[in-house]
Amino acid sequence: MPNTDSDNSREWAAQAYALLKKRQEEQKQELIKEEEQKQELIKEEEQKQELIKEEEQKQELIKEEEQKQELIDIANKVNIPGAPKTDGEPELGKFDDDFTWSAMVLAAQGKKINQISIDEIDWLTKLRRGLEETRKGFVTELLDKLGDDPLTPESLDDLETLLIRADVGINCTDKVINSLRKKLNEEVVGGEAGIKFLKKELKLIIDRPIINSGANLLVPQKGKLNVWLLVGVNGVGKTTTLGKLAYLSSRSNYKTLIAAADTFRAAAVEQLKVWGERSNVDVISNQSKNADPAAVVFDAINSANKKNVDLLLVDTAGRLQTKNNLMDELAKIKKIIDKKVPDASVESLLVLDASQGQNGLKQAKSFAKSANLTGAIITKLDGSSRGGVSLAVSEEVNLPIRFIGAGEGIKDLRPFNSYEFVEAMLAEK
Ligand SMILES: Nc1nc2c(ncn2[C@@H]2O[C@H](COP(=O)(O)OP(=O)(O)OP(=O)(O)O)[C@@H](O)[C@H]2O)c(=O)[nH]1
Ligand SMILES: [Mg+2]
Repeated sequence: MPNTDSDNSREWAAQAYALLKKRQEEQKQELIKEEEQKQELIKEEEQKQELIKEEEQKQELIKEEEQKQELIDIANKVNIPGAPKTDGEPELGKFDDDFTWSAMVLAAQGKKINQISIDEIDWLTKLRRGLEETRKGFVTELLDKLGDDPLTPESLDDLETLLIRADVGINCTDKVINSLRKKLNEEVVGGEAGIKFLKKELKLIIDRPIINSGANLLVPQKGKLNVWLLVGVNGVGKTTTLGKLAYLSSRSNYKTLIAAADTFRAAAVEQLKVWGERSNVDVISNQSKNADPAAVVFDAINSANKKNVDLLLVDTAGRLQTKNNLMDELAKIKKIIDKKVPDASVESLLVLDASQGQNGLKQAKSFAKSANLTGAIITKLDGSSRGGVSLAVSEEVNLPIRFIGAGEGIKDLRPFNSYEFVEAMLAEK
């Protein structure tokens, strides 16, 4: 008798075997597929990494190219043949309006004919041209409005608007208008006399903080180390101004040294080295990434002491560095100076870009609060229509203006002279 059960079970077993084999085969295929997918993913990831790396390299190259370009720009501006000469002796120009005006300004300050230099004429010409934009919306308009007629209360309203528009600031404008109003109540004031009175009033405002400081001019004090810190927000012209100061100082026979304490911007040190070379002044720096600015100042003071330096010029960063606050960083630098050279004469000079107008005034106010400022340097007076901000800084922040810059060349910085400034701002032609 056939063992059907047994037959059945063999068949069943065969079927089971076939099923299992199929399942195993499927699992194997599944595994192979999974492995293939894994390989695919790994490959994709590798390609992604490759692309990221390529992009990073591209960015690195772009950055390098930008830095190279920045250095070339700096070099072009400062010292490379072919670029306009910025530090050669200026040549005597034509006997024109510029010359006549500049000579008159010098004569009015008591200069004798044989004391006048082409340098001074050149500078005054630059200053007057630089303030042209400020002047255009101001004196020209004012004179047009006034004509030769005496001043009236209405013309004072016009003047008020013009002063505010020139970024002179509310306080300063109020002061000047009130004085003029008082004068008008007492006597008839013609257009020309009005301008003359205005110049006198503006000069008084600018001179007040200078007189309060006890020093008409800022010069390094003899027999001790002088440390001048240049501070301000980014791009206002700190490094350029420092370069020009180094030139002025070494040309005036002060032993000068530069501390590159802006360790934030990669090209800052190179930028300073170019200026240093031009003025024959050494630059103390630390090239390592994220070097501590206070440590650079520490090294610079050591070097200054060794070399009997008269003036140490310190370039600082204009923007926030990692998490550190700009003000904390300045405070740390100051602490190092006070600790290492307590007898040093320290100046904290706020650099302000004249073209920023009221914004510059805001910066001055916030820096003055926390950075113990002792003076201001106004830059970019060439071509700005907002030169009036210098008056607002004097009146509202009570800072003596020490130097002014009107151009990118090494000689385009001068000690501030309120008479020349006001004459240039309100020049009639
Ligand atoms: N026209 C004109 N340009 C100026 C003057 N001073 C500086 N500059 C230009 O302003 C730009 C910025 O100058 P920097 O000296 O690098 O400014 P900074 O404050 O050191 O900038 P950061 O270090 O980035 O904070 C440069 O292109 C300078 O050539 C000036 O008096 N007149
Ligand atoms: Mg700088």
